[in-house]
Amino acid sequence: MSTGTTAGLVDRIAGPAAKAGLDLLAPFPVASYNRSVQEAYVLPTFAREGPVGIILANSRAFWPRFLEALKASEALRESKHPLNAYIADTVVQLVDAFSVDFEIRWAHASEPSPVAMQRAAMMAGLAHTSPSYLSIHPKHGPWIGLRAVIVLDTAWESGDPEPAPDPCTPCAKPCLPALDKAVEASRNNPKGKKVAGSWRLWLAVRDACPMGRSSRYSDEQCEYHYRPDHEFLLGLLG
Ligand code: B12
Repeated sequence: MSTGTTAGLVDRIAGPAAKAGLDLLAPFPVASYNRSVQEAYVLPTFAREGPVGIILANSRAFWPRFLEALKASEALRESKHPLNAYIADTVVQLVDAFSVDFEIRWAHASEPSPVAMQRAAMMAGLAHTSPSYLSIHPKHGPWIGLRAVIVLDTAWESGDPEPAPDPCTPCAKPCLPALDKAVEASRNNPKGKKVAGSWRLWLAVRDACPMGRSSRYSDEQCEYHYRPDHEFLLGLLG
C-alpha cells in the first residue's frame, strides 16, 4: 500500500494531534538519529536502511486540553501519572491513522527502550539544544515538552531536515549561571527528587532564556511540570 510522502504522513495526524494538545510534530530520518546515539537509544528500523520517525511535542497549548481530558475521565484522574497516561492514550489513538507498521517510544519511559528526545528534536529541525540542556524552539523557546517518537515502517526519502536555528551561540547565556545554581542546590536532594526538591531554581533556568517569552507556561503548568503532585493537579480542576 502506498504511504504517500513523509509530509503526507505527518499531515495525517497533525490535526487530531493538535486538537489533543500535541501541536508540534516533525518528521526526521531515523538513520541519522541512530548514527548519533549510543546503542541503548537506537530506534527500531524494521530492517530498513532508514525509516521515517515523527517526533511529537507540545507548546503551552497542551495544558487546557489536558485539564479538559482530566475533568472528563475518572480513569485519568486516578492514574498514577495522569500526564503520561494522557500522552500515551492520545498517541495510541493517533497511530490508528497509519496503514503501515509502527513503533512508539516515550520520553517518559525507558521501556521498550529509551529515546534521546533532544537528539530527535535536533534531527527533526524542531528545536536546538542549549548549553543548559534545554530544547529551544524557534517560536516557543524552551517552553515545549517533547513527548514521543513514532517510527513508521516506510522509507525516509528526502535528505536531512534543515537544523533548527541556533539562538544560543550569539546569546549572553543567562541560563548558565541559573543552571549552576540549580545543580548546586539539587546536589543533596534525594534520587528521584532532584528537580522537584529545588523546582523554583530549575524553573529559573528556563525563565532565564530570552527566547519564546510569550509562550511561557502558566504558573500552574510550570509548577506541575517541575513538581508533579497529584493533589495539586486535581485541585486545579475546581
Ligand atoms: C534524564 C533527564 C533529566 C535529568 C538529566 C540528568 C542527566 N545527567 O542527564 C534531570 C533530572 C536533571 C532533568 C532535569 C530536567 N528536565 Co529533563 N530529561 C531527562 C530525560 C528523561 C532523558 C535525557 C537523556 O538521558 N537523554 C539521553 C542522552 C543520550 O541524550 P543526549 O542528547 O546525549 O543528552 C542530553 C541529556 O542527557 C541532557 N543532560 C546531560 N547532562 C545533563 C545535566 C543536567 C543538569 C541536565 C538538566 C541535562 C543534562 O542534555 C543532553 C543534551 O541534550 C529527557 C527525556 C528523554 N527521553 O530524552 C528529559 C528532558 C530532556 N527534560 C526536560 C525537562 C523540561 C527537564 C526539566 C525542566 C524538568 C521538568 N520536569 O520539566 C529539568 C531541568 C532541565 C534544565 N535544563 O533546566 C525536557 C526538555 C524539554 C525542553 N524544552 O528542553 C525533556 C525532553 C523531557 C520532556 N518530556 O520534554 N532531566
